[in-house]
Amino acid sequence: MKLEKEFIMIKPDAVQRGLIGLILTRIQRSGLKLLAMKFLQVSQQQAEKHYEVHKERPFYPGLVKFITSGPVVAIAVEGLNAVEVTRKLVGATNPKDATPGTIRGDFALDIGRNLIHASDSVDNALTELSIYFNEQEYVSWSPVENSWLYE
Ligand code: IDP
Ligand code: MG
Repeated sequence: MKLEKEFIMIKPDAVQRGLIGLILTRIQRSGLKLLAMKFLQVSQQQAEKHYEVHKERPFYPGLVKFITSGPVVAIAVEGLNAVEVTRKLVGATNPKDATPGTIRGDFALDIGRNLIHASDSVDNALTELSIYFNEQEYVSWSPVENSWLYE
């Protein structure tokens, strides 16, 4: 079975708007398994590494300023096709294009305040996870629901 790890961040706008619980509920009820989670303020160094691919884009300075502007929740999950499943739960980058039923489609309006980050590939997930978590922070456990989630 193709279990993947995925990195998710509940961004500062979602924290300030009291949407942590709601977003976690959507992630959890999908069946994705929680591996690690923490509440933190992103450092300048972490932000620059996380958004390195966007360094030359005009929105980059604003993006780094925003992601370091207040606390976030960093989350590691695992599951079947976790990257694709999570990206679908999150919705399109610009909330105006995000389908209703997705997190961005239901709760956001502006591309620069789109509530949540999710890595876009298996490789990028591993790279981004390493920015925010060390090996000791991963919890090894077996959810009792596994036999009902997977054939
Ligand atoms: P993603 O978050 O859906 O993967 P990316 O293209 O990787 O989208 O962009 C990273 C983040 O940068 C977006 O979530 C969004 O907050 C911000 N961003 C992307 N494009 C723009 C833009 O044109 N203006 C302002 N912010 C943008
Ligand atoms: Mg991205």
